[in-house]
Amino acid sequence: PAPQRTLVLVKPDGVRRGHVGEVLRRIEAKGYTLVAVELRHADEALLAEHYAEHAGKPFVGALVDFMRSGPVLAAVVEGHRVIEGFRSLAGATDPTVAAPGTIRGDLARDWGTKLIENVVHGSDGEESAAREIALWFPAL
Ligand code: YYY
Ligand code: MG
Repeated sequence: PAPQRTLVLVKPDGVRRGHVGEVLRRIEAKGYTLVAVELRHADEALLAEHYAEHAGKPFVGALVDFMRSGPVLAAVVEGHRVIEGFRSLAGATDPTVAAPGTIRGDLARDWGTKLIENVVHGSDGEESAAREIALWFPAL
């Protein structure tokens, strides 16, 4: 079968705090393959598309502002069941309850702000992975 692909982002908090290498290390250590990696500033239009599923939710404005607050590391990662596998490496959305050993459990915390800053994004299914990869890496 064709290997699965997912979109991973190291969010601005992760880049600012120097966790790019650690996130890529965990992906490689797990055995997944990096297909594309790019550091970039995302603009509002890209982020509105990226978070289209959250349009209208109370946190989406703060989320887009946060995602524009610095560069993000965007990566396409490949491997059998990598969508589920990276979500497992990332851990729960809320870093306070994310299990130790996961990226969010080890590298993120709650700062008492309204928005959850949790270091990484990973696509949550095959459809969103295809959509997000086309959005961030249209040449792939
Ligand atoms: O897929 P995942 O990143 O784990 O969570 P989503 O439900 O897709 O939410 C995207 C993003 O939004 C999340 O990583 C943090 C932020 N967020 C928030 O700040 N407050 C919430 N109640 C839900 C999500
Ligand atoms: Mg999500």
